[in-house]
Amino acid sequence: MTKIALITGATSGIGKATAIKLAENGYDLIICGRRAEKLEELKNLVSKTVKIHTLQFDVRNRNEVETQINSLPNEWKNIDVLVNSAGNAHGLSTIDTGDIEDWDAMIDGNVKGLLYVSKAIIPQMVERKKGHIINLSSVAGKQTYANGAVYCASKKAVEAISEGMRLDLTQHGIKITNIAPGAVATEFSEVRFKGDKERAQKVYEGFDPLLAEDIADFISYAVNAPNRVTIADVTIYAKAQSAPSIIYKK
Ligand code: 8X3
Repeated sequence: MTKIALITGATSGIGKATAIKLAENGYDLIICGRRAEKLEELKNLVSKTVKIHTLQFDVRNRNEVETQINSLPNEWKNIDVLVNSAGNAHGLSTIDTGDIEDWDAMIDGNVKGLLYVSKAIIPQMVERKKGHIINLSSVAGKQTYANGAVYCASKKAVEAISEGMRLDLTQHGIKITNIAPGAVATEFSEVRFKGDKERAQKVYEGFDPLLAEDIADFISYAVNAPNRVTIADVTIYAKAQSAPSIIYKK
């Protein structure tokens, strides 16, 4: 039987690359995101080979998340793989100058949103005694850097949630994979810098950054590994990066 993967944050970056990759792998997909036109674009791109269902919601909105996931048609309810890819950085500021709205956005999306989506999907995995949850953390979850206290805190929370999920769900046959990427050239920095494209581009200049496809390739490896194998926790850096704040640029 074809497996079903649900991907949040599927309209851009790692989520989108993962949708394309898992479609190549033959997964039917539930693609989730905030932007209806982007969801349609992606649907048109991948629906030639596999079945696609779209859900439009903001992970920060608990009501929307619950209503949309609970109202999935029966044939879409048995989700085998959940990829929690939705998440963003908002601002890069010292703790004394940081904007509380940005803090709320990061905690609400990266932490609470991930929990809302997971909570709506885990019960059927427990019942069926199988499933795989991929949580997109960050190297920011491994090591705090200056100006990033709250973003790093939100990703440290993802690390703790991945560990906790593994402790609680392994007994039910569910695998948890935590992935911590370093600098990946996506819309990430543009969102962090609130649309300042020039500043965002500078982040990825002078070295060969990771691409969203590199992370998607790894997710594909993790979900297609033999059933006996759990890839528990992986950090992925670009070759030129050695720590969150250390990148060797030409
Ligand atoms: C993205 C990587 O180093 O900008 O999570 O925090 S970093």
